[in-house]
Amino acid sequence: MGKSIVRKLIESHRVEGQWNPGSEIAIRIDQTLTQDATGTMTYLQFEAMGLPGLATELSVSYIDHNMIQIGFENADDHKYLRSIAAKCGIVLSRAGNGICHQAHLERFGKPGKTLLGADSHTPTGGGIGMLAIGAGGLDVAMAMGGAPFYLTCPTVVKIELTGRLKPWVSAKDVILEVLRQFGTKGNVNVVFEYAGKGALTLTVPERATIANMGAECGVTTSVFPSDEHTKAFLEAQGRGQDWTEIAADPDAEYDKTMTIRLADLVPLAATPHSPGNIATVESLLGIAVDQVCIGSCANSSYQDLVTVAKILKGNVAAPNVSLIVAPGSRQVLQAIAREGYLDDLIAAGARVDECACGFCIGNSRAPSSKGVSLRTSNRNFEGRSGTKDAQVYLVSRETAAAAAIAGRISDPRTLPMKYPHVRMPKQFATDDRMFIFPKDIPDPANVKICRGPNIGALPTNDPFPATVKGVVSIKVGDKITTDHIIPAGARMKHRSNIPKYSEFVFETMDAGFAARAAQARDSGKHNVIVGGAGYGEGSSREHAAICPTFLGVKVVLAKSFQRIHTDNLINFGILPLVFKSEKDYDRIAQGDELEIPDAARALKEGKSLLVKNLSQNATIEVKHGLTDRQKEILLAGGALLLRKQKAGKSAGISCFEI
Ligand code: MIC
Ligand code: SF4
Repeated sequence: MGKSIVRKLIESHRVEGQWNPGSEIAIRIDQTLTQDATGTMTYLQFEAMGLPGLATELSVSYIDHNMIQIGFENADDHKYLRSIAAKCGIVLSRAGNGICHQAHLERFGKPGKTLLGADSHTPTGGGIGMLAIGAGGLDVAMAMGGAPFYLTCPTVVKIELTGRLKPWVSAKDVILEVLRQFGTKGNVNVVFEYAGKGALTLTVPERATIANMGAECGVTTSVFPSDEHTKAFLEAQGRGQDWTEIAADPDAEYDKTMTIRLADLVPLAATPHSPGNIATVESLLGIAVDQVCIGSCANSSYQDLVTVAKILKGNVAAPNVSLIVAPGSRQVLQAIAREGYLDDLIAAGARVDECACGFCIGNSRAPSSKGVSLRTSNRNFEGRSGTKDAQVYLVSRETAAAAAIAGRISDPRTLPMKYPHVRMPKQFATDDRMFIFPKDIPDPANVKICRGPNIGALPTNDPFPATVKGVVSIKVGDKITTDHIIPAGARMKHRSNIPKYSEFVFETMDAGFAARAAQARDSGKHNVIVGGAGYGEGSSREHAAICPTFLGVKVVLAKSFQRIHTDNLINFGILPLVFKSEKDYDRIAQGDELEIPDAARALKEGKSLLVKNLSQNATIEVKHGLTDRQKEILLAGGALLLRKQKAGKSAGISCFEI
């Protein structure tokens, strides 16, 4: 039997384990990326590991998330990132250069390479045939030092695209259809591999939109073949030499195949408050819209913004609509400026934002109370926009533009114009001067690391306790996202200061949690979080593990977990446990006293674990899927502590003689 692209990419990078879906496998990482909101912690950990230096082919640090700069915090972070990059041979993408995924696709992505990124939308690189995976910052730091990345060998779902999209239906509608079929949970350790003649009709930015939002399904990544379109895209970026063909064998084997007939698709929307709540735009017609936001790493390419500019040309946003446009990169912004499309957008009343995440992460452009916001971004979790009761719909660029004109949700297919097919440029004007490359740093050894007051110390932890004895400090329901666990938006500026950021754990759900947990911790109790299905959906932010660790959380007991968050919990010494029977979820209440006797020994010896609910006099059977490698990390109290134990070095001492 032949091989899928996924299998070929994994096997060509395999350093441990075998191709055996469900078992652990380790791969070599060629490239890494970080962004500022995850980057500071990544590089603090990289320093703390005492590694001899950078071992990847390329590591890029992007500044794109924390850009608001109300107060000194964001700028402190940027300065730290610039200095550590200069010292360690990391490429720095300066603030203003663009969103990491868009800029990386344009300037650095290479078919056939592995990319590990401290951001859950790293799979965007799958649009050009990379094996691009999102992870916590600690895993990225390890990969930068040359450690392999461990993942569960995935099952591969082939998504065969046939036919061609009809006018006014675009890549966003394809991935919304995938979300309609697969949902946001239950896809852990799956990779989507796109194939078929329909895939050949899609440009690289369109493929990137689809690969980007596979993250919302919870898959490990998504991948497209690297073909003539990929070649043309890389040539247009002046990087034709980076192209290689990547294709599945004609008789490749897949665990599952499904077909999407592109011509059957219609404009779709993800309705509040989940990317998995899919409805047709037709079923939502007439809903009044307060805000339209176009941009984010899902839909901010040249092709996206030119399509929007052509639709809006000659119109002005309806009086009730605040129209926001955030280009994905400086390259995109310059191109639309040069070609006059920016003028069309401004004339249409667009409030043009800088090339950054901006509205998508809720640190600007919060909608009005109960406001309806149509966005081309990828997540509409409750409160993520910065307004708790806002109603956020995720839509295509065409549906967003149509709503901006009409002031209500309307079907773009009814617009009185011909669909503006946008051709990809043969050549983009490339300008890499907003990157700082290692070659630009004359004397890295003498670079002084800048640590302003916002750059805190790394927190420490204790080894995992022999017996867990504590209290259920919070019980939450299904589909708890990392945005619920630790909010971004206005709180994101505290990312580099764990004690401060920890004050906001579960803030949007239960503002008293952090104080309650800290009190339990200080009185010698372990905190336990009880969750429902799909716990830890969404972002890769390891703060959703680090901050609970800081508050003394030792166990999260849930119906099921998402992949990146599971890895992050283990990396920071928190045990992710799963109910053997989901019914037992009802046998635990917030405030219950729990005990897991002899937990450390049972884990070490591979014996089953029992949770005793002392308050309800019940015993609950639980399971975990930890490998021996993960158990070792967990028992040590986390990956940094394990490293310290093994190397006999103290965490916090850097190899860089800072
Ligand atoms: C997101 O879209 O939620 C983020 C902000 O990009 C996160 C990373 C972070 O929290 O810093 C992600 O997707 O991983
Ligand atoms: Fe930035 Fe939004 Fe993309 Fe996350 S999803 S990287 S916040 S644009």
